Amino acid sequence: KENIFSGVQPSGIPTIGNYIGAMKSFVDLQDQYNATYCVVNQHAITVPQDPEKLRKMTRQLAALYIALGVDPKKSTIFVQSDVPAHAQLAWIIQCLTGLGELERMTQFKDKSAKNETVNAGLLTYPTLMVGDIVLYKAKYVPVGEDQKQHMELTRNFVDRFNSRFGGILVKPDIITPKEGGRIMSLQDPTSKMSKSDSNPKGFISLMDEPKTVVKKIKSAMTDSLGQVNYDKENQAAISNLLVIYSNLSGQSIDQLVAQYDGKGYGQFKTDLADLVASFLEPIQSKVNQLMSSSDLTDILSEGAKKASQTANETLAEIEAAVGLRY
Ligand code: AQP
Repeated sequence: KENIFSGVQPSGIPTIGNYIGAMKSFVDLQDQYNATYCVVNQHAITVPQDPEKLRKMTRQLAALYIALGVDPKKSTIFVQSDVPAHAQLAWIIQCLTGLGELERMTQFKDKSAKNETVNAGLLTYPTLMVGDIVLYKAKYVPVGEDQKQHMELTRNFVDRFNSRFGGILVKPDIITPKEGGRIMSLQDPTSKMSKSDSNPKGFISLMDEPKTVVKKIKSAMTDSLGQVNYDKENQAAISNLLVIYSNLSGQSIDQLVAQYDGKGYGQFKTDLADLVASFLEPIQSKVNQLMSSSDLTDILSEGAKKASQTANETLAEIEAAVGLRY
C-alpha cells in the first residue's frame, strides 16, 4: 500500500469547509492507503493561541477525526508535538530553503497582513509542512485547494533534495476533491471559509448546535435572481451552498438544481440546514463521548509511538545524507 499523510491545525474548531476539502477524504482513502493523520498543533502556534484553548482543541480535533470515521485500527492518528522529528526536520529544511521562496507564499502574505505582529514561524510554516509530508514518505496528500502552493513547494524541495543528496525522498501528489476543494464563506463568496474567521456567521463549525446551523444557513448570502442555479461566476453564493449540499447528501449538483427548479431559496435553505444539522448530530455526540473517555489518550499515545518509529527512521536517513551523523 502507498502512504498518505495529512493534517489539520487545531487553530479553531474545523468547519464544514475543512471537512469537505480534506477530512472527508481522510475517511474515504484509509482503506486504500497506509494513512497517517496528524493534529498539527505546532503549525497552529504560528499565530497567537490561548494555551488552555489550544489544549482542548487539540484533543477535540483528534476526537473529530475519529467521530468522522477515521478508524484508529486502520490509520495512524497522532499529535505533531508528540513526535519531535517534525520540528527537528523542519530546521534542516529551513536551511535548505530560500527566503524568497517562503516570502512568495500567498498564505504567508494573507496571514501576515491580518496579524499585527508577524513571527518568524509564520514565514517558515511551509518548511514544517514539507517535513510533515516527507517524514512519512507520503505519495499522496489529501488537502483543500488552498494548500496547492505549499504542495508545489514540497515537490520542488523533494526534487532539489534528491538531486543533491541522493534519491531518499518520495515526491508527493496532492489529492483534492472534484467539487469542494475550496468552500467559500457563507457571508462572502469571494473569500474562503476559514475556522479562524472573526465573523462566525461566515462558517459552520463541526461543533455548531442545530439551531446555530439553521441561523447561519438562513442568513447566508444569496442573490436577487431567486433561482437555484450552479453558476460560479454570476451566482457564486448559491453555487457554494449547492456544493455543500451535494457533498453532504451524495446527490449530484445537477440533481439538486432540478429538484429545486422554480422553488426559490427558502425551501432550499431549510432543507440544507436540516441536512447539515442531522449530519453533525451523531458526530458531535461521538466527540463528546470520546473527550470524556481515556480511549482518546490511549489512541493518541499509540499513534505517536507508531508515527515516531517511521519519522525517526526517515530523519536518520536525512541527517546521514546531509552530513549530520558522524
Ligand atoms: N474553505 C475550505 N474549503 C475546502 N478545504 C479547506 N481547507 C481549509 N479551508 C478550506 C482544508 O482543510 C485542511 C485543514 O486546514 P488547516 O487547518 O491546515 O488550515 P487552513 O488551510 O489555513 O484552513 P482554515 O480553516 O482557513 O484555518 P485557519 O483559519 O486556522 O487558517 C487543509 O487541507 C485545507 O486545505
